[in-house]
Amino acid sequence: MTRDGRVGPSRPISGGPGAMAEGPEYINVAIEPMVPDDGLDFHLDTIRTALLIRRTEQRLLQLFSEGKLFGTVHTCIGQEFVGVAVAQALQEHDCVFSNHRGHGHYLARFGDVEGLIGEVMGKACGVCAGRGGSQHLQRDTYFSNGIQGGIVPVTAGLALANKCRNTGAIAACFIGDGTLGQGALYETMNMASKWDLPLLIVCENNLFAQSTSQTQTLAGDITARAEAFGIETAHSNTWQWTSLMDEMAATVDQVRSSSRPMFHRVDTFRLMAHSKGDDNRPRDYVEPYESRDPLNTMCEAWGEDPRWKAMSDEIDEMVEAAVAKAEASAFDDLKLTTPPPASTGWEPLQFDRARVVQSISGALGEALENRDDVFVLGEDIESPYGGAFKATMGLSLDYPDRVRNTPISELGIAGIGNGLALGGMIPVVEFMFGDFTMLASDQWVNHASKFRFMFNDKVRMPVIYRTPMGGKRGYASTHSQSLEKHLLGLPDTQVLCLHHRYSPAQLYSDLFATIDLPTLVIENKILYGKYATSEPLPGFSLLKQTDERFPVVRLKPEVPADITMVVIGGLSLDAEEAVVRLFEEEEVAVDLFMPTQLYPFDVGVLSESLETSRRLLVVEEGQGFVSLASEILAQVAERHGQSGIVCKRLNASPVPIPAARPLEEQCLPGVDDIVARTMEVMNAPGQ
Ligand SMILES: Cc1ncc(C[n+]2csc(CCOP(=O)(O)OP(=O)(O)O)c2C)c(N)n1
Repeated sequence: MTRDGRVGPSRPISGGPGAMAEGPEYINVAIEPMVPDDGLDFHLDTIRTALLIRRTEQRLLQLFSEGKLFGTVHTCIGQEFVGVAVAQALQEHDCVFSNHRGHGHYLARFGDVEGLIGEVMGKACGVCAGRGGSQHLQRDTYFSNGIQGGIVPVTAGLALANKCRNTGAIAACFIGDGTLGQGALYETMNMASKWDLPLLIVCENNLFAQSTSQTQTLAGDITARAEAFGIETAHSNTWQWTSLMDEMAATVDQVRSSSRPMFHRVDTFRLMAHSKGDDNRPRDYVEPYESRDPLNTMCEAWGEDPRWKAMSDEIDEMVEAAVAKAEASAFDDLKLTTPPPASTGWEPLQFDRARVVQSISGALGEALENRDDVFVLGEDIESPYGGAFKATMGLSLDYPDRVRNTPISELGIAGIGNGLALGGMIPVVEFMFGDFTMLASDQWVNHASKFRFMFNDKVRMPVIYRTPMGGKRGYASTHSQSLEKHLLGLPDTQVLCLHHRYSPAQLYSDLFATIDLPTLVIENKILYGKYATSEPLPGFSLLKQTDERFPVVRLKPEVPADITMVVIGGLSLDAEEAVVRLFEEEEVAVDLFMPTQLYPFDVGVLSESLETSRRLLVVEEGQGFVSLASEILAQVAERHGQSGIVCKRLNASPVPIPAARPLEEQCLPGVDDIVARTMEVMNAPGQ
């Protein structure tokens, strides 16, 4: 509380006239803020929650200025009634996805001051033990993330999971008006409307995104955006907060009863800086909002009322107790565990020969048959088309409710997949071409891979992304790339790949049986029409790594190896042909390794072979700069040091992949290139 007893910003807003290039028109300053006629008692719970949010955030700002917070805080001072209205309208099992400005949303739902303050202070007593921090809170079916826009499709995925499981729960997310610039929002509104998802989007329209005024960035009308997708809208404001409570309750009821999305715009104003002290809005621009702030106005009206004082004192005590607890609490430990070393045992490999594409669709069909939590989505995957490469052929006929064509919305469908996973399903998201994963990468990098850890192990993310990479079909620069290197190396993810010497059905059935990490499966366009087979290759044994869920497969020569080769993905076909040629024409015995798991990858699996061969070639279709090949060579260098192993890699030429066949052949590694590069390694002097 400020010295004059008013509840308001605890320190002046910085900046001055002229600091903001272009300010929006005042909105709603003519609206008289509510001091309800029916008095304090009638609205005590609501006011108390709003005041709790304000006092907590004021204390957080104070802690920040005392240097007790690491990072930043985004306060919702001035906007408190939005979170309160949503929390009061929702039922306990409903899901909430909040954003960077989420303290109020969290407190309104749980009243958990200790969990929040502890978390913002980074302490073990925080709701995510300090792993998440201010923007990444999680408890029960409440989540938050600091990526503007990406949370919207994830919330739609939660809504879809609720719908699939008939829970009767809805899912709500919060966005600011600045986030109206994000494509993920529009992809999601489109799907949510088409699919009748019980999704509530609450847009807190506070006129600014960080330092930027809405007048600079927003074209058209806010609610018309949702209406264009056939989504019903509502419009409230925080100055008339009792109406907001009623209107939000009506919105939530409608989402639930209609199982349709709604978009609820709430006009409001952020009284404090965007984060920390970064406010460039002139003081005299903010002041009218401050003096009309509902909590300030009520404090003026009721500040001397003993009931107000008692409530205020009780809140202060609660906040102080939470701060004291957090200050006394320790920081948690990272609890890093060392992964077990790669298995170095080998056993014979045998499986039924099958066309790769049929093996995949068979495995997906089996998963859909055996478990009702599997949900397959992607562009053009329904039959009779059955996917651009036919890997989902027939599935939609047998499981029409759980195999779904989507619009061309890679980011949106990846997010919906993530939400389905958070909601307890096992989603399988197909990206038609690997090139398009780049549009979805935000969901892989900033959502799927982060949730388990930053929510302190309280959630699992069993989401499967599948996609074909690779060229050699004449699809040119944007439909032929092998981009997996951009998606490798994120902790808490795994990246698998198919090749012709391992059964796709086995890989997928093991994946469905064990998945608890976001998993990307790299398929390959050339491979789809070929056979995966364990039929013997004369002069070699076909082996698989023992005790690994997704093993490395090895074609081991019966004679001592001259060179160790690692090949990634669908190039296994070319590599095996090269191995035969090298054996027959050059008398070079290659020990060929074909991983089914690209990340994590431990080169310990190669050690025994390298001890004999002292030579290594890594063959990969993608670009070589900072690639899996370079990772393998780096690990070999670290492990084997100056031991004189001759190492080389073979990757695509450093140009975009051309369309014409002869040009593409020059660009991408093929059998001749593998043979030639192998001979280079063979002829290079060892140390
Ligand atoms: C994808 C993304 N881009 C940019 C940011 C940096 N950022 C954090 S909050 C913010 C402003 C958001 O404005 P708005 O959506 O209006 O919400 P408000 O802060 O007003 O609550 C920005 C640009 C981010 N977190 N995520």
